[in-house]
Amino acid sequence: MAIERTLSIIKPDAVAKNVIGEIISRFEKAGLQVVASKMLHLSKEQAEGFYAEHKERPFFGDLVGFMTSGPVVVQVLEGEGAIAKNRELMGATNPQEAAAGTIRADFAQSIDANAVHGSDSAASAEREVAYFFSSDEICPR
Ligand code: RTP
Ligand code: MG
Repeated sequence: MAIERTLSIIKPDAVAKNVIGEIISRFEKAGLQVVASKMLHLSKEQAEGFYAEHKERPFFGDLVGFMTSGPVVVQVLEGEGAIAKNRELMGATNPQEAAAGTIRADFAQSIDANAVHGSDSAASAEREVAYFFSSDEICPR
């Protein structure tokens, strides 16, 4: 499988629960490497632009409100099949439906406060990585 990059966000609920390290540890144990990382408190404009694909959805206002409610950690993860591997580690969007042992099953409260974001395709990954990081902020090993 090809080496890929994907964008991960540790959302405000998980930062507030102080489980940043536990979440990153899962990525590392699964063979993904953090090649870029920063902590940000997203502005409304940044959150709206990031989730622009959902702007017509009924939950858009709540999603933007939640994503700007506290700091997040945005990261680029690199590794074999990184996009699908990260989605697998995250589990289903709704933590009630997430498989046991996934990040959302273990750390998320609700479909809104669901601990993590991960790019859902190669095209999204490319857009989302570039949304937060310039090429000189990405440090492959
Ligand atoms: P994400 O983009 O955050 O990684 O999550 P995802 O791919 O699993 O889910 P997506 O469909 O892209 O939705 C983005 C975020 O919007 C919230 N959402 N709420 N109330 C609802 O029906 C609903 N559906 C989605 C979730 O917080 C989801 O992570
Ligand atoms: Mg999504």
